[in-house]
Amino acid sequence: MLLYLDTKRAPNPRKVRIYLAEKNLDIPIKEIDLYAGEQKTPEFLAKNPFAGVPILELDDGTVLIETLPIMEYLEELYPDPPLIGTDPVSRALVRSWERRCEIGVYLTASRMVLSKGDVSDQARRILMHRLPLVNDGLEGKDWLAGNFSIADIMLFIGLETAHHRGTFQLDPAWNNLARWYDAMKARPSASA
Ligand SMILES: N[C@@H](CCC(=O)N[C@@H](CS)C(=O)NCC(=O)O)C(=O)O
Repeated sequence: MLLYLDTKRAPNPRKVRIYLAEKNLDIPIKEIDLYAGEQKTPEFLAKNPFAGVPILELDDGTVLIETLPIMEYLEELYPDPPLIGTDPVSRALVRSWERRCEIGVYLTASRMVLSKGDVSDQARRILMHRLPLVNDGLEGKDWLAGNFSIADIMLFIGLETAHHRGTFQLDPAWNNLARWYDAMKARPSASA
């Protein structure tokens, strides 16, 4: 098994690095220098025509593309500690928060920091509408789905992305989110 990540800390490979650190998994890694365009070489495009990382190459040559299924595959091989729930309900709750944080927070935050003008402003407004809902979801809970999970990793990447250009601040009224963010930053995996 060979995991292709980036050389820096781009959001999607970073998710996998945090996941590996949380699971204490030591999987061989090949770093792809995105700034040097190594994701566009014929060798890499033959593995992933979508030219992105992470990808996971299995020993039989199968290539898994997309962060979420890569983590789900690893979770099936290495279930402990569980980061995607332990039964049908807890798994569904983790996946539900993970989707909402990827689509509602991370992708919106990416649009806010990568776009300009109206597109960026609209993304900021959507984010300012979504984050209080996430704050409410954290009421009385340490982590989004109860126990620490990939949903928390996803939200963390979403907030890091929102802060990327230094033009975004969490509203101090979102006290659950602030507490959660501090706890997340304090986990050793956050510096993976
Ligand atoms: N939907 C994919 C997105 C993968 C992706 O966009 N990766 C970025 C790094 S965060 C990348 O490799 N970009 C290559 C490029 O910028 O050319 C996933 O979830 O894995």
